[in-house]
Amino acid sequence: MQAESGAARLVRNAAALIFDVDGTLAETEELHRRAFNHAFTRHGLDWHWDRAAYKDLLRVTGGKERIRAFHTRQWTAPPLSDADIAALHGIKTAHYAELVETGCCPLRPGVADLLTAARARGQRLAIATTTSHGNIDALLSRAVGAGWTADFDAIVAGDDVRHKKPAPDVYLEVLARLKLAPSNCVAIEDSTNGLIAAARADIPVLVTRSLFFRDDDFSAARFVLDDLSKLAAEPKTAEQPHAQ
Ligand code: XBP
Ligand code: MG
Repeated sequence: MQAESGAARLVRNAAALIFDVDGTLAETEELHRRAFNHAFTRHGLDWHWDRAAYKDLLRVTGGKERIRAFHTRQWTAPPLSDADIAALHGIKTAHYAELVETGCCPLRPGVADLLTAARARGQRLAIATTTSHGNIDALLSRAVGAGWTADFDAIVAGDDVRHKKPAPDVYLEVLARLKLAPSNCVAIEDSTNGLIAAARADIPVLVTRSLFFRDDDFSAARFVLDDLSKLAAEPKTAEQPHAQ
């Protein structure tokens, strides 16, 4: 219980909350995995990533990079150019959007309430993710609503920066856009790569354990919770809304 009250205080006192997407806002990685397998079949490749293989491949951030990492490990795979991988990834991304649009991937417990409570407190919201803008929009248009972007002051995706997580680039870009010091923010993450990326930007990190990273080492995080549902409850004594 102590960890939750400390985490709730850290979140309530931040000027901005910076959210990771996959695994943090929603449990999307199972849909990504299915979309990758769909793309492999469509491309005539006899590849199939089961959950165990995907869990290992998730150490590589970025879908295109993940495909290349897997290809490099195959002794008998056909040559795949960067253009081939980009085409594969395009098929995957289109299928991922179809899956998300069915509504089968809601926000994780506590996320919607936390977003609402943060806005009510006058806190700023941002996104720092490895995935693409298209994937963020597909997920949040369905899970939050068509006007979801209005809630976020900064949205930085993997292709907006030179280096993906665990490099700090997406977090540094969010800080620059918000014009805030890292100590005034909290990063909310689910993976070791995400934790490292935010920590390298000197941002305090709250981890919410997700399906594929449940047993990762998060000792560098300020707090680790199973999910965010305990954070949304307002304290008994109302706190001052954040000055802009
Ligand atoms: C998680 C990732 C992404 C997704 C797949 O991003 O590493 O690569 O697994 O999406 P996050 P793409 O930082 O939100 O946890 O295929 O678009 O890369
Ligand atoms: Mg994540």
